[in-house]
This record gives sequence, C-alpha cells and structure tokens, in this order.
Amino acid sequence: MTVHRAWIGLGSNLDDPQRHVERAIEELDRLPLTRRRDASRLYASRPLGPQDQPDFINAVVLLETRLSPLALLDQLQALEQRHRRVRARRWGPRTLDLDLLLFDDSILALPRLSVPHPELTHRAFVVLPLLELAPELVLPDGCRLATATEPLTQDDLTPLLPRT
Ligand code: A4P
Ligand code: MG
Repeated sequence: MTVHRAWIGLGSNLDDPQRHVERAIEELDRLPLTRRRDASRLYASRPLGPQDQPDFINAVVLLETRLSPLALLDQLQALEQRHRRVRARRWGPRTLDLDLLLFDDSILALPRLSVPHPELTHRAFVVLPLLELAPELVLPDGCRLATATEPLTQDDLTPLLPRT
C-alpha cells in the first residue's frame, strides 16, 4: 500500500483552544495506518470572518498515511466529534476544526472533499505554518506555495512558545 503525505490544518477557539490543538496533534499520530511526521508551532490568530468570537489557535501537521483521502476525512471528522462532545452544551465557535489541506499532489472535487483546501492560499494561519515546515512546498498545480499566496502579513498571527 502506498504511503501518502497529507497536510492537516488545525484550528480551535473555544474551551482552552491551545489544549484542544495540542491534544489533536497527539491524536493525529494515533489514527489508523497513519503517522505524524511534523508539526508546526502553535499560532494565535485573529478570527477570520465574524469578529465577535474569541481568537483562534492554529497549527499545521504533516501526516504519512496509508488511508485514502475519504477515509482520512472520516477519521478527521470523527476526531472533531470527539472534541466537540467535551462541551456539547455550548453552541457556536469550534472546539476543533480539522481541514485536509493537501494530499500528495491530488486535486479532488468530490461532494464531501475539495483538495487542495479551497481557502488554503488565502489564509495566513494556514500558509505561514505550512511554510514554517516546508518553505519549498509545491502545490499540485506546480506553483510554489511561497509565491502562490497573496501578500499575507503576520500581523494577526502570533507564534506561541515553541513546542518541544
Ligand atoms: N470538506 C470539503 N473539503 C474539505 C477539506 N479539504 N477538509 C467538507 C475538510 N473538510 C472538507 O466542514 C464542512 C464540510 O466541508 C465537511 O463536512 C467536509 O465534508 P466543516 O468544518 O464541518 O464546516 P465549516 O464551518 O463550513 O468549516 P470550514 O469550511 O472548515 O470553516 P472555515 O471556513 O475554515 O471557518 N479564523 C482564524 N483565525 N482561524 C481559524 O482557524 N476558522 C474558521 C472556520 C473561521 N475563522 C477562523 C478560523
Ligand atoms: Mg473544517
């Protein structure tokens, strides 16, 4: 079975978001047929979209997996559900959002799954952690991520203390 490289974006802005993201980074290493190969620092970021919600913690993880893209999406959604249950009484912003950013050089437009993630190059909280791990990353269309992105400022993004 082929080993695939999958980049995952993590985000949380509820109920101790740093803890949710740190736990999720560990849990991603324990998914079936999957190993974590790298993890970015954690970043605090201003909310994109509605401003009347808490700041986010964001990070990016590189996985090696033998799962198919849809099987991996199933695992990511199950992991989101396990985090959501912790505070099911609350409604609103996410305790955990897991986005499949890139899967090898695949381009997928399925009802449940768009890869690369359509917003990837527009979001500093995705692009900057990706470039931290892979400065030379090339997108499926052959463009380098570093040049494919719109000008992004780091103004709304603050790295937390480095993970050990
Ligand atoms: N889906 C399709 N493609 C993918 C993919 N590549 N990865 C489908 C993951 N899921 C994908 O997702 C809805 C459906 O998208 C899924 O059922 C899946 O089949 P969702 O996460 O359940 O719902 P959503 O609220 O539409 O999530 P989405 O699109 O992830 O929300 P956004 O747009 O990411 O907004 N600001 C900062 N600073 N940091 C953040 O992390 N996040 C959001 C969430 C808003 N503002 C933010 C942040
Ligand atoms: Mg999502």
